[in-house]
Amino acid sequence: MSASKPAAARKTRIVLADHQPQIERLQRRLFLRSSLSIGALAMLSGCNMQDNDSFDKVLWAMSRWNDRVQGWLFDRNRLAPTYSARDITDPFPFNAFYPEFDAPDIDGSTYRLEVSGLVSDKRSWNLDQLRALPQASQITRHICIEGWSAIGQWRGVPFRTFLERIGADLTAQYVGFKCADRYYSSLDMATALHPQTQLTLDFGNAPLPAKYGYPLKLRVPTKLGFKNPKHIAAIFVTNTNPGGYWEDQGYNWFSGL
Ligand SMILES: Nc1nc2c(c(=O)[nH]1)N[C@H]1C(S)=C(S)[C@@H](COP(=O)(O)O)O[C@H]1N2
Ligand SMILES: [Mo]
Repeated sequence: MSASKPAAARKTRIVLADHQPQIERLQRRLFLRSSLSIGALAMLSGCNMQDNDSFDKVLWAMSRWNDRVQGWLFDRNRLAPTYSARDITDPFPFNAFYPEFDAPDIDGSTYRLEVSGLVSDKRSWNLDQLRALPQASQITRHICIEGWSAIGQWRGVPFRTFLERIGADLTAQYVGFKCADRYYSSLDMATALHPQTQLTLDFGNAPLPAKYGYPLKLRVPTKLGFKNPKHIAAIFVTNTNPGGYWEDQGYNWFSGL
């Protein structure tokens, strides 16, 4: 190693060398478990991998990348990075398992959100009722496993508030989502209760457009994009892992921090 290298770079290389066996093992595991790059993981953690300290955080995050242990290592107070209005990506990318013109066309006036499973109040919800609940706004980064990310602004009901309103059993293990386009996904309860997990009604300052999930999506900035279901039709609380559209094709189920 050249002595003329800046101190920080030297330090990073030393760290890399120190952790080489770990990195190889973790890389292999990420690769085998399909589809998670160190880059995507670094972005979720808000780390630029430029210095010793943040590199350590990524290594730590990677070491938690295992469905068996990451659930109980999840830090329920750790926040995803937030941004300012000038950072918002415009145009924001669209993604789904079909092209944009096939996004479901849902009539908001007849829409009802169905609720079932381990909850005490199984009444369905219309959009006015959802808008009457407390709302919060966030500017966060959406990270797609396919290798792109974008910053957007979303507004809606903190999901914890909604779960409390329906009398959900907050000791249950999972919350499942069924979507109008037959997409489906699920979350661990700790992530469902995370302060930034949001039952989203608005994108920017207007109702979600069809392509971004009208009339209702879940925004989960601590997870990869595919764990953010759009066009939600039904929510259920359960102790049986409901899996998901991509999860059942081999994507890591936890996919988050
Ligand atoms: N209902 C539904 N939700 C979905 C998907 C989908 O195909 N259908 N795709 C997921 C994936 S892989 C991504 S990256 C994001 C894309 O959200 P966006 O169109 O708002 O960027 O939606 C997620 N939620
Ligand atoms: Mo995605």
